[in-house]
Amino acid sequence: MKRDLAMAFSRVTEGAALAGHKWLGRGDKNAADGAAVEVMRALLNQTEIAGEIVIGEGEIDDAPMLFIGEEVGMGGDAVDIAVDPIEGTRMTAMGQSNALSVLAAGEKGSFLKAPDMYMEKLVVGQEAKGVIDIDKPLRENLAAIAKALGKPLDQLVVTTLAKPRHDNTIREMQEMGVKVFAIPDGDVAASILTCMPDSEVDVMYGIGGAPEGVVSAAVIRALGGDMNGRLLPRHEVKGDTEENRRFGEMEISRCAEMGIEPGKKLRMEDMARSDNVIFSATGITKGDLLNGISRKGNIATTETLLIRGKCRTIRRISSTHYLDRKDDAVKGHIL
Ligand code: VTB
Repeated sequence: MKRDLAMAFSRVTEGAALAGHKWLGRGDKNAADGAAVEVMRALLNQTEIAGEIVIGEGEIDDAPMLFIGEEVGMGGDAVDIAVDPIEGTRMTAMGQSNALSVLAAGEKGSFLKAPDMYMEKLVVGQEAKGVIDIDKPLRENLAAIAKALGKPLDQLVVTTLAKPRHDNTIREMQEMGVKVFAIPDGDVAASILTCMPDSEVDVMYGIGGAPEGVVSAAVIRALGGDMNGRLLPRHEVKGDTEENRRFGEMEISRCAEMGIEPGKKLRMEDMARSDNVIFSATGITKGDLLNGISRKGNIATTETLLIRGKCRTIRRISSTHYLDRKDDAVKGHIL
């Protein structure tokens, strides 16, 4: 993958973030997502790649744009692309912090093709690489991480999602003396923070989306951190109701078709198979990882985190956009 593609991919997440931001606080998460998807697609189609979406907005039947298997680009290097046009559609619709637009690209075969279901995730930064094992109890993992970091448990910071499914785990961690930051949504940003040199977050643990898990694995690998995951059917996460079990059974058969086993440990290397990835994330709303978009009339400022795994460069790009000068493919969605 040519290194110059990095700049092209940053333009893609900037555009999608601007489109999502137009719907900020309007209570309509589908409209926000739809706009971000359309812009992301238009901009990917202006990029010199022969790209295939491998993590996208779902299967061809239920998502008109950026579906898994869709081909994008003008032609060029063959690349696989994992996208989350808005990581945090609810946050965008409700005007909450931490919403991002995210894209990871790698050579063919770089990413695990996982169905859209839940994934249990355990993520750490560089210094705790190699000491995690999601098959062991959480307590043991946290003790091993604290040891690797050379700090007592009461100095360990774990981020998780504040969801009812985590109530017991949060209590358990607090009883162990660990500091728990329970955020409403957005485990991709929380995972990345474990690897950022200026962040106090040591661990991300919790159950979130599997597509988000694969995107996280790509960037965590690029940054030299570590991650384990495990696919979980809906009824094991959201309660064993008839409806959840129906969904869960469908997810289990999707896994069988795709040759992956739910419940089985996925190492970071199983989910992200190469270091040679480019990762771009643009903040939509303000968060711990990135500034959100600020807009004054038709002038908008974005902040983008652009990471190249090959030589581990982390760039933060602050851009000023004159929205009325953008090309017609995106203008209507961002002005
Ligand atoms: C997960 C998580 C995301 O939404 O997908 C979560 O990975 C959805 O959880 O980061 P619920 O189904 O319980 O609402 C996010 O938090 C935001 O997209």
